[in-house]
Amino acid sequence: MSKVTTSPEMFTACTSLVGGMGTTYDASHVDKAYAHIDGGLSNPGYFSEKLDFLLGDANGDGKVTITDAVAVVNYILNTTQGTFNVAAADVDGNGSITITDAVGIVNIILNTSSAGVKERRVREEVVTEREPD
Ligand SMILES: [Ca+2]
Ligand SMILES: [Ca+2]
Repeated sequence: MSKVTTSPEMFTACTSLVGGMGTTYDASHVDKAYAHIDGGLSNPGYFSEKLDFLLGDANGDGKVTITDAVAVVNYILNTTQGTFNVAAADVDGNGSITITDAVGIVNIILNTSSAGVKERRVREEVVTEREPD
């Protein structure tokens, strides 16, 4: 978010925002100052950190199977059908989806990936809104 330089009212009227540490909407903080992951009272923000997807689970069904490797190939061929989680699919973490990621998924399935990769979780920022009262 450091590239956002002018956003005086980016959260205006977003009254149902709630950050990951419980920071709620504040009409006096609607600019980019709160456009970061919520750090609680000492560093309030409107975003949450979400870590609960599995590296390699490209189709987002909660498990890493050969269908995820197929999903990566489909993505490369631009024939994606249904859900495709780019962050989860980028198993080598180089920022782009290539055949290497499909191979990486196969390695995860075969349990031959290098130590650390299997355990790696991918960080992303999400915006959550509360249910209306
Ligand atoms: Ca999957
Ligand atoms: Ca990659």
